[in-house]
Amino acid sequence: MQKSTVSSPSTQVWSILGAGAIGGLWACCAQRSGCTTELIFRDQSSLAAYREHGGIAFTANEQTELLNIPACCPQALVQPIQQLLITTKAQQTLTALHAIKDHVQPDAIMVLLQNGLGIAEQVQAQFPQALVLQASTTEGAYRPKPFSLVHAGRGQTLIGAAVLPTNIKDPSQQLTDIAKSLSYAPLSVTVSENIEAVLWRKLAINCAINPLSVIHRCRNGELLNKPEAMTQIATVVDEILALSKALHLDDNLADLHQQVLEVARATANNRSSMLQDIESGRETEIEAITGHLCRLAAKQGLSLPCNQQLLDEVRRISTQNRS
Ligand code: KPL
Repeated sequence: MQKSTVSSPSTQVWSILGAGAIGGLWACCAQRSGCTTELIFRDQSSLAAYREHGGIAFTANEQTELLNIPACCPQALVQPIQQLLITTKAQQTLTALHAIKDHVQPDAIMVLLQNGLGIAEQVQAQFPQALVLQASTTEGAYRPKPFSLVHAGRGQTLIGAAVLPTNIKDPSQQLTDIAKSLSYAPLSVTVSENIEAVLWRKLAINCAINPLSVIHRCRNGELLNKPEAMTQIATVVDEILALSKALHLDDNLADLHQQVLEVARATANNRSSMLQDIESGRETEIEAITGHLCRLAAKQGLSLPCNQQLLDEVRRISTQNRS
């Protein structure tokens, strides 16, 4: 296979698809570090609203500054895209990518930084020559209002390739360079040798907390005080452990129940991203989270009754909410 000579990631501009909390966080930290990124808004009207606002009001360490980050929308794109950080909601990824597909270089580097699983494979199928990587972050950021962003809590970001590509020179050096090029201070991105396990564990945590926060309409920490929710968390985790075993993804998962409770405690004051979506009348990520889990289980001939029930319930609440 031909070896590609992708130029050093650190010298290239990252385009950021998805101007939500995480995309905005990366763009703001880059801007404050003197690096250029380009935020890609959904359409001309959201780009115009951003320009009208004069940028993103970014708050970190209780200090706010207005950052005028270079921005565009699919209709206004001119430059080819060689490096793309994808921070859209999982279910919006393919539509958002379709809108910019003519600008994405065939051998582009694409990093998916979003909740849920099952999207990277679809992106890779549509961009077969691209280097598609996945990342997971525990950085905390939220948008109190449009074009305002608060960096609420420091976390860790891991990046990796589910399968190390064979068509590029020195893939592990390439990964290290990409991680470095996305480490805009204070963000720090580290290469994970086993990103699949990282993403699987994150999926499990999201399956246990997000739907229940919607069903019980509460902050993450409040789940810990509800006996019914605590029983549901234990059952969700047991079902995920059974599926993990069937998929040989159960290494180091013995502490999963404990970790779910710790995350709920550590993020006690948060409204989960799924609850925020429901409260804002947006589509949720349930299909890429619990939906993905239940589809994987069905392929294994396993049923996950508690997860299936949460999936049905969130679908119902979401439909009711958006109608
Ligand atoms: O990732 C999260 C989310 O809300 O999507 C958790 C970890 C549950 C924190 O709120």
